[in-house]
Amino acid sequence: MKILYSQKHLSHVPHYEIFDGHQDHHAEAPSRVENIKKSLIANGFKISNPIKTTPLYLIKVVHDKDYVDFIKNWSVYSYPSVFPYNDLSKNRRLTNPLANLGKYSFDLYTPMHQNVFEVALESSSLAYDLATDVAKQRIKVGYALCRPPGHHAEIAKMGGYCYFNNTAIAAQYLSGYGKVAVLDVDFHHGNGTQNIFYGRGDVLTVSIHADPNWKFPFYTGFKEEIGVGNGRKKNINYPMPKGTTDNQYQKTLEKALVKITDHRPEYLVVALGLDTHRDDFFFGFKLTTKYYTKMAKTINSLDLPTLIVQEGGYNTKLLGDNVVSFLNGFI
Ligand code: SP5
Ligand code: ZN
Repeated sequence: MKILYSQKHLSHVPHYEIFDGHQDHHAEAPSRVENIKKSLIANGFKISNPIKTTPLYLIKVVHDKDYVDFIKNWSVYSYPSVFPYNDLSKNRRLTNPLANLGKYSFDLYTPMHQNVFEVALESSSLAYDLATDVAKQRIKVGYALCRPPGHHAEIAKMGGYCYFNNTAIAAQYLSGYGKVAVLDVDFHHGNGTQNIFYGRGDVLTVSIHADPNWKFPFYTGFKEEIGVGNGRKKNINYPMPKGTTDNQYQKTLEKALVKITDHRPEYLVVALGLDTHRDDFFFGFKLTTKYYTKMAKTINSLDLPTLIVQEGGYNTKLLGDNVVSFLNGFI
């Protein structure tokens, strides 16, 4: 298994998230990735740095061009204050930076700063570099230790700690070589990935996550969202209840894998969140460290070239063990 890591994420340090009008500790901290890296090394996994950088045109296939340029040109530490209240498609081009910040954000958890472009580009490059290896059959399985995460980032909106959708960028690249399935096992609905591929028949998007009537991102992740046009029946959501256990999760995962097999993909991208763990700070599901090996083995039974992309998971002390447990299911 090839694993890519980069220390560039260290310059991404969100100061706090704004919740219910006050400042909360920011969960998406650099220690997350450093802890995972340490455990990987301690468990004998080899880690390398990326050689390639995601081409800007590829990011602009997945994301809106102006959104990408907005991130590229931003220079101060900021949170949005005002969100669009009208239909912007009829609007003139906005020139006020605060107007654009609201236009390109959907929450107050995802601050902008001068290094966001650099770190988000590098994060995506881990997934992109591995995707090139997977596409050209140089490797069967890759794990991209991405930070910041990506699966909440939509075509033209950041949110949920995500700026560029690493999973979607890798899936888009792989779709040039054959049909792709994305399986999102993060605790939260992969709204960004759904949004990006909603009208596409060649990329199946499947997400198992907390019921949006209960948890973030609240507005998507319902089972009625099945895709449109060519993408009809190519988006599948499995909202799960509070307290979901290993056994409940496993039953749903098996159903999801049947749908993935029906799609006949040539490549699989797994959006891996460990925030489903019983002791993660979201305290929503009750999955155990041991179960991640079984989850991974079940996924690996598809026997597909697979790219695993790191998404969420916030109990820094447990992240390393949980990632190692998952990756052990692939070796
Ligand atoms: C990649 C990923 O897992 N993103 C998750 C973003 C979810 N953010 C939710 C923030 C919840 C706000 N904290 C509430 C604390 C109440 N005191
Ligand atoms: Zn998450």
